[in-house]
Amino acid sequence: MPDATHALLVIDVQNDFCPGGALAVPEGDSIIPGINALMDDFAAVILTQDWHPSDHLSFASQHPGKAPMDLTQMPYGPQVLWPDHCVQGTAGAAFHPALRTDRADLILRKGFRRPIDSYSAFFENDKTTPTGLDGYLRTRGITALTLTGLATDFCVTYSAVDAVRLGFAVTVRQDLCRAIDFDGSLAAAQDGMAQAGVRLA
Ligand code: VGL
Ligand code: ZN
Repeated sequence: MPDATHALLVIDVQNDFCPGGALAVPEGDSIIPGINALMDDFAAVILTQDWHPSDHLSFASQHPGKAPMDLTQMPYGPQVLWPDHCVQGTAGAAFHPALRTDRADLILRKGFRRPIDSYSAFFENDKTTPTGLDGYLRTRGITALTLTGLATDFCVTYSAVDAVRLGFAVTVRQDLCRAIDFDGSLAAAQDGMAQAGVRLA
């Protein structure tokens, strides 16, 4: 009998983050069979979907003279500029066709506000605008989370650290995550998660 207080959170397993996509994470698709199998062990499964308007300000294309992977200053702090990705309604924003979506109780979209990026499934990058996921989980009585998905060093880490701060018991299945690993970002993310109290499995 799966534990009703423990949810599986699957972060951003979308075509644009898989090989051939606009912001491909190396081996991003290799984790999908393992995530699909893990769904059977959980009473609650939540998928997140990066979901940007075509003129989103996290896109380098919106900043003349900037290139993908450059840094910029946003009102809320430094922001990496990405290639255009996960544009609402495009094939790139769709879940990878191999991902089981039938088991999802909730599909949470994030990053839909043009001026604010949203790595975390809980708060946008200003660290104050909530996505509503905290309330959803609490009202269902969920207190523990296992995280999988893409990318380890951005959306998975930000979600995991916010979840710990919100009081959830958090495990990240690193074997079911893959990283962009740009400029030391994976090592920094692993340190940050360990310090925050995320269990790295
Ligand atoms: C992500 C960069 C930009 C992610 C999303 O899912 O990790 N990374 N948007
Ligand atoms: Zn994004």
